[in-house]
Amino acid sequence: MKALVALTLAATALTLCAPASAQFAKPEDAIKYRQSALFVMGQHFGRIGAMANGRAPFDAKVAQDNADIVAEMAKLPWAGFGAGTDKGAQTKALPDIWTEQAKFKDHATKLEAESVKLAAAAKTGNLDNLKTAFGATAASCKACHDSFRAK
Ligand code: ASC
Repeated sequence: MKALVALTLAATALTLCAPASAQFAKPEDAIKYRQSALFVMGQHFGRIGAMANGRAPFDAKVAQDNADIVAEMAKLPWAGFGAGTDKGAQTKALPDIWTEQAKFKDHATKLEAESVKLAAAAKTGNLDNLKTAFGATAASCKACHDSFRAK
């Protein structure tokens, strides 16, 4: 009985102290999670891009709905980049992510901030505002990809 209590306490302590990556059962799941979050974000971002670049007619409501999703999705991928998730499934994530954590985090924070601004711009209903914010957000996607994603 004592052993069981000790074991339970140890397991609980481990769970509480576990790094973020431990929210996933295995590295493969974390990789799949971050790729999925980035994919969904990219789909919604692309719909805004189509309007910003004149490939689709501007619809303020559609822009707003998609920008809100982008801003929400932008929060998610980072939990999937925990320690030990540099391999385990096919990934373009470069090892520098785990050796230059501060720089990687700066990019993540920047994207989150730009996507909040994108959502605010979409709410104005003005296409020029949307174009400007789309450009800034896309630049933050690209900056991180240039440094941390394999070609
Ligand atoms: C997108 C998308 C990205 C970024 C990037 C910007 O629409 O899916 O990854 O924009 O291409 O340069």
